[in-house]
Order: sequence, then structure tokens, then C-alpha cells
Amino acid sequence: MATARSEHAFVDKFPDEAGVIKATFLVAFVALGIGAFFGLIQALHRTNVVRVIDSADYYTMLTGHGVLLAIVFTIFFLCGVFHWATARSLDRPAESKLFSWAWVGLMLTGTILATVAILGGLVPSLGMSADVLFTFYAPLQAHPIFYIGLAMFIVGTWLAGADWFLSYRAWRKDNADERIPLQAFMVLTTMIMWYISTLGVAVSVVFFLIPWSLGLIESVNPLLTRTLFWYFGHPIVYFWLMPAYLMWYTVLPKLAGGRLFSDPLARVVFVLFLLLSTPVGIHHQYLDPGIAEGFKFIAMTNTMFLLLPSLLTAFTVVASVEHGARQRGGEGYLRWLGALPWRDPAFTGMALAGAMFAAGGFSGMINAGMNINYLIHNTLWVPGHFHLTVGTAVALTMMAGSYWLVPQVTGTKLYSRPIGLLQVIMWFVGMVFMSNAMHRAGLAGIPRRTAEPQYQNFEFLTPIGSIFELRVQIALGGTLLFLSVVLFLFNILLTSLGEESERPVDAYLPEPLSGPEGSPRILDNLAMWTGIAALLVVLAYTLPLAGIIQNGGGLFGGGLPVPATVSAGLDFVLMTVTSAFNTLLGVVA
Ligand code: HEM
Ligand SMILES: [Cu+2]
Repeated sequence: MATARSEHAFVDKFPDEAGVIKATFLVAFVALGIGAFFGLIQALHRTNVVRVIDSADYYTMLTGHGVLLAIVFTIFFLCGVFHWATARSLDRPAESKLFSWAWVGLMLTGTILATVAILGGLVPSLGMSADVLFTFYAPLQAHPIFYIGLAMFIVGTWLAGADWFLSYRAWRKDNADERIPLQAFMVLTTMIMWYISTLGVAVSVVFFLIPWSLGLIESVNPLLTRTLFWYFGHPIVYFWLMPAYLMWYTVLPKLAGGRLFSDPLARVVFVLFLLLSTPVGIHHQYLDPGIAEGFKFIAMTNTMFLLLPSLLTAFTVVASVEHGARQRGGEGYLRWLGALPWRDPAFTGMALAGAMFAAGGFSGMINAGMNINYLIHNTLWVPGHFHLTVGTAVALTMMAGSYWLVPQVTGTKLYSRPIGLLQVIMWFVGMVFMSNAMHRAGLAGIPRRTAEPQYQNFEFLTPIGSIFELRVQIALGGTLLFLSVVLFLFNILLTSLGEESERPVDAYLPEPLSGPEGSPRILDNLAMWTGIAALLVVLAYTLPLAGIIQNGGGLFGGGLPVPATVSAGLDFVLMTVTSAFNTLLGVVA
């Protein structure tokens, strides 16, 4: 039995990595608990069901909610998953234990600084606040330690990526001719995308927001900080999703009792995300003045291309799950669905998360369309959309995945499968209420990000149902979601406190039905894909950025004009790129 255990438990084979992963999960789950509590307060406050805070403090809650959930919970968790996936798939420990702990420490310090700045807003005597929402662009201004914390957090993620690249390099030395193992491939492509896209937000934070909040510069160009934010703010969506995809591609088929349908297809999907996820951020700025309509149109077209890898994923993952069901004796066109292991919370949670993602994809297409976006822009529709995507597809996959992953890094058995099952179903039902009602409220024109979504002498109307009913659904859904998080944390806590078990979980991942041999080697050429991704970014962003800097009063906005040399340089870049474009168009046409 002892051998069976050491073959299967990750913690026995990689004790140091398991320690790092436990730490990242712990931070993620603490953030999840606090963030979900803030979410409950908001949901009850803005629907006027129970009000425990002053409306003036709503932004503090909302900033805490957004930052702790959409940045801290997701990214700490995915760092744990990537650390696991890298060690597991390359079958080697990280190069330096100290280095791994260094990035965990840096990310954690950054998180604490930013959180202190946010919560400081609740204690006026501290003279500190960061009510800038998780999008943190100017003209809203936070206390400097908020931005400094953010910068440390981002640098921490860069080091984490370096950790995985170092493992890969060492592996490559010993395995010159082999294909990159699939999970490592997914980690590396995701991190390349992250490096390319966080460059924008790092520039914004380090060169503009920190000096501005410290009073070193008088003003910033708000449109520039917004654009740099969204340059990163769209790819971060894929930074959330790609770890979920990693689990859907490599873990879900196994849980379903089968094997991944196609390894090459999975690689294509990740390469497509690397190429396409950055040059689209302007689709968050359809209503920003100061950016020409043509650039917005290009961003919209690029966005629509992004549907392709998501549809490929839907196809591959469903095919793999169906294969699993048929291995278990499932038959018929749809009857095979009944043969799936629905009592396993890890499987059911991920499957429900995937189903919700389909709905989120539809509302996302509406957001992406330049003309219909105007209808729902800045309404409650938008939080409705991303609670389906990041709030369910990603967060629920992470929670469900924990039921399978946590036992591997702690060496203990999951405390309760029935509670886990109840928890994932509660999340699904809570989100059906909250998110569906948010979408409908948005269509009725109810704004997002406000504690007081009602106006005097004005009644919002809905085509079916009533505003009252929407409010009830949001409050009810929010309450179910919060209770679901409580159950989750309870289950995980008792799991990690449990007795060491002989075989905590069956960790074996079967080979794909169609392996990497079938795919062209060029897919593994990471340097080439990085080059193309960077080129696409240059094409998509040079002209809009030049325009924003010129029309927005220079790099630093109204206060400091751009020096004439910079301005002339920009003119030059603008002209060169325009003529390059024209030549290109000439060639194509
Ligand atoms: C207990 C579960 C949750 C509840 C009750 C909840 C509730 C809410 C509500 C009511 C809002 C809208 C506030 C407004 O616009 O006035 C909101 C915003 C938001 N939520 Fe959640 N949510 C939950 C979970 C999550 C999760 C898991 C994530 C991401 C991983 C998330 C990310 C966000 C973000 C990014 C915003 C927007 C913040 C902003 O506009 O700056 N939420 N949430
Ligand atoms: Cu986007």
C-alpha cells in the first residue's frame, strides 16, 4: 500500500512544491471568504433589503470585493495550480525552493498593502483610502500604498512565471527532442500572454499612478491610464480562464472516466489565446471619447476572432466528457449524460461551471458588439455577465477543482463529498438568480456600481416581471452564493485538518486519445508565437496610443505638455505606421 500512496500523492513526491501550493491556496481562500462577504453586503444594500453600511462606504466594499475576488483569489489560486501543473507534468521539482517562496512572499506583501489601503477607507482617521474600484485608472486616485502593493503583486507574478520557465529550461536540457508536456505548455503560453499584457499596467502604475499619488507629478492623462488598464484588463480575463481551461482539458475528462479527446487541439487553443487576447482591450472603451471609431471597430473584429478558441474548447471538452460517459456505459444521443459521475463535487462543479460559461459567452458577444454595447454599457448587465464568466466559469471551477487538488497537496481525504456537492449546486442556483436578474436589470437601464440605483420621479420598467422581483432575485442569489462560499471554506478547512490518508485521491491523469505526436512541431515554438503576439499588439495599439497621447494633452495630461521632441517622434511613428498599413492594405487588395 505504501508504494501505491507514494505513486499517487503529489505531496509525497514534491513536498516543497506542495507547501508552496498550500500557501497560495490559503491566501486565495481567505480572499474568497472576505470578498464574498463584501459581495453579500453589496447585493443586500443596493437592493435595499438590509443595509449595514453607509452608502458612502459602498465604493470601499466594491473595491475590496473586486480586488480580493477578481485579482487576489483568482491569481493566487492559479499560481498554485500552475505550480502543481509544472512540477507534475515536467516531473521535476522547482529549481529553487527559496525562489518559489520569494514570489509567494512578494505577492502576499503586495496584497496586504493594497488591502490595508482599501479597508483604511472605513477608518477615516487613518487618512487612507483606495476607493478606485478594481479597475483603478485615473481620475480616481488611491493612497500610494495601494499602487505600490499592486506593483509588488504584479512583479511577484512575473517571478512566479520565471520559476516555471526555469523548470522548463532545466527539463529541456534533459529532454532535447521531446514535445513540451501539455500542462507545462499551457502554463508557459499563459505566462507569455501575461508578460506581454502586464507590461501595460506596470507602465501605468509605475510611471503615472505612483508618482501622481505621491504628488511628484501634478496630473495624468486619464484616457492614457484607462487605455493602459484595458490593454491589460482584457487579457486578465484569459489569465483567469486559461487555468480553468487547463483543468477542463486535463482533469475533467479524467473525472468523467475518460481521456482528453485531442492534445493538438488543446495546444492550438492556447496559442490562439496567446495571439488574440491582447490586441482587443479597446473593446472596453467603445464609449470613451478621444479614440477614433475605426480603432474601436478593429478591436471589435479582433474580439470576434476570440470566439474561435472558446468554441474549439467547448467542442473538445464536451467530446472528452462524452467519451468518458461512454466508457462508463453511457449510450444514446443524450442519455450518456446520465452515466456521468454527478455525485462527485469536483466533476459536477466543473461541468456546471462550463455550462454557465456558455451563457456567459452569449452575453459577452453582446458586450463585444460595438452597437449593442451602447445599450448595456455600465448597466448591471455587465456584472451579470462577468459573474457568469469569472464569477462562475472560473471561480466555480477553482472551488470544484479544489476538492480534487487540495487532498493531493495535504495528503488528507476530502472531508465531505455531499457537502461539496451541495456547495457547487448552491453556487449554480445562486448565480442563476443573481446573474440572470442582473442581466435583466441592465436591460431595464439600472446602472452598475452604485449604492443608490433609484432616481426621484423616475421608474425603471421591465418588459416582463417587475423591478421588485429583480431585486428579490439579486438579494436571494447573493445570499445563496455567500452561503455556498461558507460551505466551501468549511469543507476545505476540515479536509486540511483531517488525518493523513493512505490514498487521498486518485491523481493519475490518463493520456489523451490523440497525443501530441499528431500535431506539428511548430506549435511548440514558443519564441515564434511570442514574436507574433507582440507584433499584433504593436499593430493594434501604436496608432490609438499615439492619438491618445497627442489629443489628451501629452503623456501627463493637462499639467505637463509633451516635449516637442517626443511629439515630433510620435508624429513620425504615426506616419510610419500609417504608411505601413496603407502598403499592407495595398498588397492585400
Ligand atoms: C458571494 C458571491 C458574490 C456576490 C454576492 C457578489 C455580488 C456582487 C454584486 C451585487 C456586484 C455589483 C455591485 C455594483 O455594481 O453595484 C458585484 C460586483 C463585482 N463582482 Fe461580485 N459577487 C460575488 C462573487 C464574485 C466572484 C467570485 C467574483 C470574481 C472572481 C466577483 C467579481 C466581481 C467584480 C469584479 C465586480 C465589479 C466591481 C466593480 O464594478 O468595480 N464577484 N458582485
Ligand atoms: Cu474584454
